[in-house]
Amino acid sequence: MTLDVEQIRKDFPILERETRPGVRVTYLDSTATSQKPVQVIEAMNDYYRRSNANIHRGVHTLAEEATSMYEGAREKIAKFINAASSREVIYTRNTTESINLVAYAWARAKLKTGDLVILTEMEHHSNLVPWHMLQMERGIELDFIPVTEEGLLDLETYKSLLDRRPKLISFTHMSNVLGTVNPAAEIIRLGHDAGAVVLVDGAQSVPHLKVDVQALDADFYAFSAHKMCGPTGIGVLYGKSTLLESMPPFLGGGDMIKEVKLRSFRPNTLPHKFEAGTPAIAEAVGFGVAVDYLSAVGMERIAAHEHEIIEYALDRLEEIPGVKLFGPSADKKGGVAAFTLEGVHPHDVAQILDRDGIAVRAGHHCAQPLHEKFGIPATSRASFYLYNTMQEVDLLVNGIYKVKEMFG
Ligand code: C6P
Repeated sequence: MTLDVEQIRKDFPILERETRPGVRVTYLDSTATSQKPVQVIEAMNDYYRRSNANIHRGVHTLAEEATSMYEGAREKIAKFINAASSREVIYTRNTTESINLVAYAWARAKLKTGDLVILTEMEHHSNLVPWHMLQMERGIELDFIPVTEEGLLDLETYKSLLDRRPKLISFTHMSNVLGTVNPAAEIIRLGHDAGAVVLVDGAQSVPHLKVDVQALDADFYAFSAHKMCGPTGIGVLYGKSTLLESMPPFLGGGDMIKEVKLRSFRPNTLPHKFEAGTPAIAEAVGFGVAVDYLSAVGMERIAAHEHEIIEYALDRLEEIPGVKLFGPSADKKGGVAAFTLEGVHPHDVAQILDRDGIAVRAGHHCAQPLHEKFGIPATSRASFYLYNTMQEVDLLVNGIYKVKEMFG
């Protein structure tokens, strides 16, 4: 084992939880949201007990302390993704809001009827619907990089789509269903060569891989704290400062302004220009501690651990007659295993597994077009993180055998 998982598990109190008497939870749903280590929980608790105040607004000790904790977390997050400056790290509510911020503030200012936006067939609804909305409003065009049978992006078709000089490419770094880790640097480079701006949905990559936004040369990069050991209610939009500076604000109100007159306003400088109203302060503090936690464990080690688990999980799941797995082989994906079981609805699979405390998700995982592409309405999905063990994979496999027995 690359990680001392037993030691790590001690940091996550919820993993001791019994979901019914004598049945301890086997949490295999970290793609939906990760569990939180005690360090994050306590930091947020401490913040409310000792330092709570509104930020950027008071000169009193508590306000200064809260502001410095909020801004300190931003510094940590900037370092974690290797942003050139913390001015490029905008706090949002989540990945969804980060993508919407680009759609509202960048795209509405820069795109006009007929402009092409390229997405992929494996996108989460959060990276589809904002563009559908813009299509309805502005008449932009959308096209899609196809997904192959194996669950990879068809880059040859991408290259031919680029001949149409798209204005924006927006794609997921890692699929929340197939687990596919897309060749982000290459997709971005090709997009830039064609003159496009590139937005990356990093909801599943930042928690699991070492992400360096400068090495990738991403223009925008979106992610959520809750999938990376942090709290819900806070996420980030990273953007190159030149782009962020060229954009109008997103939401209007307090904090995002320099000056307000009765009939006009001057927006604040970065990053505050995009952060209207009282933000999620305790959540930012928790986010900063989550980043400390992941950094201390080491992102490379986390990725290596997940690789070992998914390799084992795919091998074991493949053995089960009637199980069909979706997505590429372990070397091309993260710790996500979406599958169907012949003759049993994915929801029934998940519900029966739950009786043994095994938490997996079932449904279309907010990627309905991708499921349609594979001709299925839903899958069951097990996903793994730094606190999961090989034994938990065995529990899952035994559980699926039990489901099969029940359904004859
Ligand atoms: N996927 C899943 O179970 P938010 O909800 O804004 O934090 O993240 C949205 C999002 C965007 N892109 C990708 C690739 C995602 O996986 C998600 C969230 C969860 O798969 C909840 S639907």
